[in-house]
Amino acid sequence: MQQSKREVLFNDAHLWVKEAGDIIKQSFITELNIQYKTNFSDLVTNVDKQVEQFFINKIHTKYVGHRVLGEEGFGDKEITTEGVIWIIDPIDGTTNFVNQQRHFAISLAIYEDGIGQIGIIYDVMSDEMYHCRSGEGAYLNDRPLSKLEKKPLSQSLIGINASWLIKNRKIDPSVLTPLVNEVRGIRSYGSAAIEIAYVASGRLDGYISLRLSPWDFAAGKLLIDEVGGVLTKIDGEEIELLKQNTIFAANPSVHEKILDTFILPKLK
Ligand code: 2AM
Ligand code: CA
Repeated sequence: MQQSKREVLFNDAHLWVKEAGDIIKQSFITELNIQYKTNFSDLVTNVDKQVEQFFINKIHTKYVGHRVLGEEGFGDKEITTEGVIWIIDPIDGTTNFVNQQRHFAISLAIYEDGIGQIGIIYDVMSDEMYHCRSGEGAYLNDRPLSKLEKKPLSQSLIGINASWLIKNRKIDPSVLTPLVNEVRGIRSYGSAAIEIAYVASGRLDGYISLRLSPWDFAAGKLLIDEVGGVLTKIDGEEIELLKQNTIFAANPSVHEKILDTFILPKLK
């Protein structure tokens, strides 16, 4: 993508994410309408839907031909990696949004022909904007993020989504039990986008979560790439951008160690 075209796209994306953050903050004064999606812990609110529609209107008005893949399904159908696609989660961590009014994020990524161009994760209540233009480094607000350096497991904090404890087809949940003894601590924040951004900024050294969707990891993947981190499927294979993936994002030395010691020997 041309540098000048990408710059315009970035400025718009950055501005619209900020505006969407204001819409979410303003929503606190009105009553939320909460609905269940697949189960009682899978929530969506009128605000998730309103914010997704806000992005889609902005994008389709200014960028005819760009397509949008959004969690709430108001975007384009039949998405392929061809052309420019915006992958958006209007609120990542909806349960935190509903129960805590904090610890949720807007996640926005722009890919062209399957190649990442722009990644933004905005922790709205902390006013922390993680962003990158691929190949130009990653930033937290105006501060450049450092490249991730080697770290022993004994000094590492690992984020694990609690859904990991549920038995699944490929990996027994007990696989990670020994890891708990080897690391400094385990955390669970409830927003995949924030947790991946935390890996990119060194606040976490790894993050593991079952079956995430493109809007949960598309922006995070670009941030992680910029700081020399690794984001793969749980078995170390490349993620598939438009599919659900079990995600393992980490500092490179931590990724290698956990994969080789705890995961690969136990894969069914
Ligand atoms: P969401 O809030 O946008 O749905 C919760 O630990 C994290 O997992 C959140 O980032 C949440 O994103 C994500 N997640 C993905 N699929 C989910 C599901 N089916 N139910 C609840 N959370 C889900
Ligand atoms: Ca969401």
